[in-house]
Amino acid sequence: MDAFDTLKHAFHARLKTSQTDQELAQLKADYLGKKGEVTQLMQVMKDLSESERPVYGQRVNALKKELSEALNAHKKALEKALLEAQLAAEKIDVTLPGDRVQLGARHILSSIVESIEDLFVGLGYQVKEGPEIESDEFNFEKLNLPKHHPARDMQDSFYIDPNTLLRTHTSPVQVRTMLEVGGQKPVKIICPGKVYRRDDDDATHSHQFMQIEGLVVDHHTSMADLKGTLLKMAQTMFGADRTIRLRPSYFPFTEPSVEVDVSCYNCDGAGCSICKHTGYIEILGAGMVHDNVLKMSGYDPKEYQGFAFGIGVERIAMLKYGIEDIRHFYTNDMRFLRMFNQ
Ligand code: FA5
Repeated sequence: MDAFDTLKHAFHARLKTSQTDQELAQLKADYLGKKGEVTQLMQVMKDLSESERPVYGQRVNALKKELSEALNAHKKALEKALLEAQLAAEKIDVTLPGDRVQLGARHILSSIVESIEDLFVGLGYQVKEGPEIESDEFNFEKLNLPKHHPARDMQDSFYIDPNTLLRTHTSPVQVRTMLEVGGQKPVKIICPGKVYRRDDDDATHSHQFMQIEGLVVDHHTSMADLKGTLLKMAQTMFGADRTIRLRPSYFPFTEPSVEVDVSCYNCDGAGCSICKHTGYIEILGAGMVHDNVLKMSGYDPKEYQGFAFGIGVERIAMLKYGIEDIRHFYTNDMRFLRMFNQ
């Protein structure tokens, strides 16, 4: 074997075991590069006679071509094998059964909030939101509940610092909205949202629950407007035949204040276990906005009057669907949540 055969033999031996692009690039450099083995063969030319040179030169070129073609062919074969392996790994068996995608649905509390929003937007109200972390000033003081007022005990609160708390009701959004318009324009809003109280959790109380606040401030707003609005809401939620009843009550921010009962949707007022044999079910608190509240938000009570109401959303849902424990809304038991999927 001459030097050509030895070189060829060694090249093919390495080519056979080269599996990566890197190995192939190195092999190419070692044999066909500037300082590669084949290039070095050329250096012998200067020691050859005139007649030997062309033949030698042709042999070197032929060798160069052969090695280069072998390299390319090997590279292509490697790429093909790699692609085939990748395709095999990514193969999908379309005949296998698919994974079932669990479809979500609206939470029942959201559905109730939306249906009440729809009703009031239809009556020309705006939907407003406010922060859940609220100042003592907006949650209490500007609602006619100065510090140390005994009625603050009606809403046991989570304080963050002496002037900041988790809002105990949605009523501070009333204050924020009235101040926004500077006591100069009528206001007609509803405000849904989460509220927080230090109540012990039981079947009818939760430390976090939802309320929807309603507020109308305008020239000549009366108790009759409040009653008509609440009747419409009760009929939308509990059926067109419902009637409502107002009972005197007390809230520091309304005067007069009322508790509102709806005639029992189950027994139509005759008396049953749902209405505790009274024929009526309590659904919300309401009243005419207190003069002090109007004044503190920049209104002149001689020019403007207002009415306001606050509904507990969970209690409405419990009544409407006969749910006995408020905690069902928050424990995310799929069997419970699915009952309301429409
Ligand atoms: C208020 O929060 C007043 N801001 C409502 C209001 C607004 C009156 C405007 C007048 C004018 P009250 O504390 O009664 O009122 O709460 C309103 C409703 O929230 C209750 O009727 C009840 O449905 C619900 N609620 C109160 N505490 C809880 C609780 N711990 N868990 C679930 N729901 C509750």
